[in-house]
Order: sequence, then structure tokens, then C-alpha cells
Amino acid sequence: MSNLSFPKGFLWGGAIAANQAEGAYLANGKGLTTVDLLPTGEKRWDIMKGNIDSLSPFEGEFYPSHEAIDFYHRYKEDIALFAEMGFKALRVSIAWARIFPNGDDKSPNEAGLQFYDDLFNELVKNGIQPVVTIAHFDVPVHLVEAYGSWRNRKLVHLFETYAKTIFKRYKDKVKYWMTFNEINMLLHLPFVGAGLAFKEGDNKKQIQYQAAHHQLVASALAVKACHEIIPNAKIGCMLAAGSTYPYTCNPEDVFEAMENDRESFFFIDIQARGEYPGYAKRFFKDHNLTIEMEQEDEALLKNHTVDYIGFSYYSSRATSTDPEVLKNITSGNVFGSIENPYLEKSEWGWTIDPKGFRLTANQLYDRYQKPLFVVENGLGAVDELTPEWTVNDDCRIDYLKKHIAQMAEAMKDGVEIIGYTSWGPIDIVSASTGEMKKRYGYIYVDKDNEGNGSLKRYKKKSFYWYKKVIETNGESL
Ligand code: BGP
Repeated sequence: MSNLSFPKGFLWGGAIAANQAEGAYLANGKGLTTVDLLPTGEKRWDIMKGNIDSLSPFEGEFYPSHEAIDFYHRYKEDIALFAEMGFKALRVSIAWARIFPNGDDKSPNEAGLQFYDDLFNELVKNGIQPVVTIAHFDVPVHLVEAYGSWRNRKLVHLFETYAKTIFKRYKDKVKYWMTFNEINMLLHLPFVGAGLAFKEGDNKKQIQYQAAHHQLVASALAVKACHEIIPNAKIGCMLAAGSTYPYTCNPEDVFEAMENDRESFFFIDIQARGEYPGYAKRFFKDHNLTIEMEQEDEALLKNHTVDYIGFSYYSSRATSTDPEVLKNITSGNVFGSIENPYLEKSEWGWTIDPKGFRLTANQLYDRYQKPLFVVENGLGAVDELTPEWTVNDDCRIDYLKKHIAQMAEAMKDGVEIIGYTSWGPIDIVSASTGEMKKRYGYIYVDKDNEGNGSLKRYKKKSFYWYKKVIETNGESL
């Protein structure tokens, strides 16, 4: 038994995303989305960075989002498994292009609306709260073609129309919403975060920060509409979080680490505090960036801040200003973090830092003084199915046990946390690599990186472990 005590009603569950789970990428009127243009292999990374020269899938390439794990047709079976684990909440995203196939259609696609009606009904029937991400990396391709995606102010109104449509349709079923998944990813993977494709000579930083402004205004308009249409709902932002450690106590390193964190906090400072912080204004000036704003923007941002801070935590980061250190230590994940010699790494080189989870939660709560919602945490690992049709994923149990324990410590520090939806409760397509091999689930899905497999589902050892965690409200880890 542990001495952890989670509040009654703590939202234990899991998180998936439409583009990584549903498949059926053109079914019943759905339009093509940016993620449908991401093949597996080395091309993927370059396209995610915004270097893409064709807005239609290449012949002969494998696009994992096209079928994913066919959640679109199998969601009832999967929800029954989540209910067997005792889930209180399931975070899903709505695919914008199922509702508005081109993003700027005059009226919504009823078949798309009906699919999510059926999905939310199934969740509610099983006592599972839907927690809905409005945009999780999938921009309708037509919006890229017609407007250049989020660099164009037009998307603000189109997003507001999309948000109002789903709020009105699902207001009796969905009480937890969030606007943009990992909104800070726009700076690191611009095609994924905001559908930004760059041409030769583009001023990328200018385009990215103008697109960020459009998303921030769109997010504020969604908050406004949500509060008007579903007064008892909570709507949050969503940040790819993870504190940055200075490599030494050299003030240069410490300042660099603060600036590294501020690059991500920039978005949440505006979504949660309602205005551009001074350091952002200095950054724009220092980099000759001019962000075009409209008359109403300042008031919108100020008056429509989020109800909670949603965030993903996988690992902490580290940084240095010493060229020698930077030269000798390989860089880590998309944030350009350097390796931390005090910590282990996953098979994909992601630092494993449970204490950093407690630190990050404290840092976010200190900064925003709003409830937090852990909407992603988990370990991507290579899982082997045993002859008994299960997976002995002790490494995943160990990772999750340690992180949940540190989340409990953060709550004892006074940090208010609404819930914990671990990432990928069922194996789904990896966002960064497009691989099925990078598995996060309590449930194994028989499908490999090339798309072969029966898609059958198998319970891993962690399925029973997490079931117990939820049953005991975190007492038994
Ligand atoms: C976050 C995304 C998720 C999920 C997660 C794990 O960036 O919000 O979509 O993919 O990362 O990353 P990966 O799937 O690349 O292992």
C-alpha cells in the first residue's frame, strides 16, 4: 500500500488522438488532413518541420494515419476494455476535417458529427467522461492550400465556427475541453503544430509567431464560446511541458534554462494570464518580428483565459551555453535538449525523470495558480507479445508507478491536479516516428510499422496493474 491520497473523483484514464487512432482517413466525407501527409521513415521529420512540396500522399509510401488502429470502427470494443480498467475519463480529439472536410465548408458534415455523437454516447454509457481536444495536430489540407494554414488570419474565424459547432452539438455530453494540443509544438514542428509549409526565402520565425498569435486569438474565442454555450464546462490550454535544467550553476546556463522554459511558457502566459509577457515583446523587437493584431485581440486575450492548464510530461530537459558541452553531448528530443548524465533514457532516447514531473507540476502551478490536468504521460517502448498473448511490460509499470508517485508528491505540495490521462492507453501510431513499434498501451494492438497485422487487441501486464491503481484511487501502485 502507498500513502498516496488522490481526491475523490480524480479523473484517472487515458489519452488518444484522432489522427493516431481512428484511421478511416477519408470515411464518410472526412477531408484529408496534414497528418495524412506524414509517411513513416526519414521524410517524415523533414515534412513535420514544414518542408513539404506536395499536398497529396505519395504513391508507394506508407501513411500510418490512414488506417491507424481502426478505432473509428472498433471504438466500442476499445471502450469496453477501458471500462474494464475502470477509466473515469478518456481524452480524445475531434478531427476538424470530419466536421468540416475542407475546413471552410458552408455547413458541417453530418456523418462526422454523428460519429462523435456515437463515440461520446458509448463513453458516457460506460461511465467514462469524454475529455476533448479540439485540434490535435490535424489541419484540413484545403486550409493549407487555400490560405497557407495558420499564417492566415482567416483561420481564426474558421476555427471559431468549428468550435461553436461542436460545443452546440456535444454540450450535454462533454464537460472537459481543450483547444490546441501542445500549442508550443508550432515552434518545433510547424507543419504538425499549425500546418505551416515553408517556401524558399520565407521568414520562418515571423510566420510562426504570426501563426501563434492567430491560434492564441482562436483559442480565446473558443474559450469565450465554450463558456457561453456550455456554462458548466471547463476548457483548458495544452502544453508540451518538462522543466529545463541548467547543465551547471553558471548563471549563463541558469539564464539559458529559464529562456528555454519561457519559449514554451510564452503560449500559456497568454492563454492563462491573458496578455503578451514583456520578455516576448523584447524577443519580437530583438528579432525584428512584427505581429499583426486586430483591434479586438487584446481584450479577447485578456477576458477569455482558460479554466485549467492541460499538459503533457514525458521527460525533463537540459541546456548549456558551453560549446564544449554542447559538442560532446548528443541532443535529445524535439526541444533540442541535451542529455542529462544523471538520468536513464527510453529506447527512443527520451530522458526518464519522475522527480522532474513533480518539479514541472510545481513550476506550472506556481506560475499560473490554476488547476492542472495531466493529459499525457507514458513510456514508449518495444513490446513483444508472449506465447500467452500478453506483454510483460514491467518497464512501463515501473515508469508509470514512479511518475504517479511524484504526481502525488506534487499534490501534497499543494498543487491542484484534476486528473491523469496517460498517453496511449492502447497502442497507437507514434506522432514523431509514425511507428506502431513505439508502444505506450496497456493494450497491445497486433499491427507493425509496415501496416501488417490482424489489429487484434491483447491485454498487457500493465492493464491489470492500472486497473488496480484506479480501483484503489492511487492507493495501490
Ligand atoms: C505528444 C503528442 C501525442 C503523442 C506523444 C508521444 O507530442 O501530443 O500525440 O504522440 O507526444 O509522442 P510519440 O508518439 O512521438 O512517441
